[in-house]
Amino acid sequence: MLRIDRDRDAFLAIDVQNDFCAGGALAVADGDAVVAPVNALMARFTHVVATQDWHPADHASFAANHAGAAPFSTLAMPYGPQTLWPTHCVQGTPGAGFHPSFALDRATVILRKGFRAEVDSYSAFYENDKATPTGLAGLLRERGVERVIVAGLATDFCVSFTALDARRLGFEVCVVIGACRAIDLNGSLGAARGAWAQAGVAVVESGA
Ligand code: VGL
Ligand code: ZN
Repeated sequence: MLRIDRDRDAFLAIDVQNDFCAGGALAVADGDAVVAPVNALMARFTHVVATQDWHPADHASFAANHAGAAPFSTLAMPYGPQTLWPTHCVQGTPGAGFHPSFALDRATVILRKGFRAEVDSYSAFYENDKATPTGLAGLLRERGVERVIVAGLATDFCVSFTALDARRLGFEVCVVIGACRAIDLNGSLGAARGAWAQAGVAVVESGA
């Protein structure tokens, strides 16, 4: 049961973009299934943030930008290990666009992330160096938000990093797991759920 306070709660719709959905460059299994429940959730909040993975073509997280590197392999970056992905969500391309059925008009903030070529940004709050803020925490605090409800794509990467950073920043956090779908690379989904339990991230199945 998700009781929503329209003043102090914000809904974060994470990366509901074509490249993470069917036919996309980094399609998440059953990714399109998040669109309907995410849309329904968006209608119930005043503070609705839609995030958009938004990479330059020369982004360091793309396997294609590292000679001989395979997608889904790991590379040591100055800020730690980085999974190398198929080229996805390149700024201005159709793949970076929101899913055509996503209720973007209900978003009151659109936040683009991952726009610096040298560092990835799974989280809506910090880039993967865990030090460079996106500014979202300040925006939410200035609007009086104390709790974030998180859903979208992918459960074990952008949703999880967003939820864990929000906890670290002092927000209450709830993930609506039925409105998320996972990549599940080398056990990443189980690891994410373990980290949520440790950090005090609440999980509900649906927004009902
Ligand atoms: C994501 C991998 C790379 C996500 C974004 O939205 O979860 N995953 N870029
Ligand atoms: Zn990305």
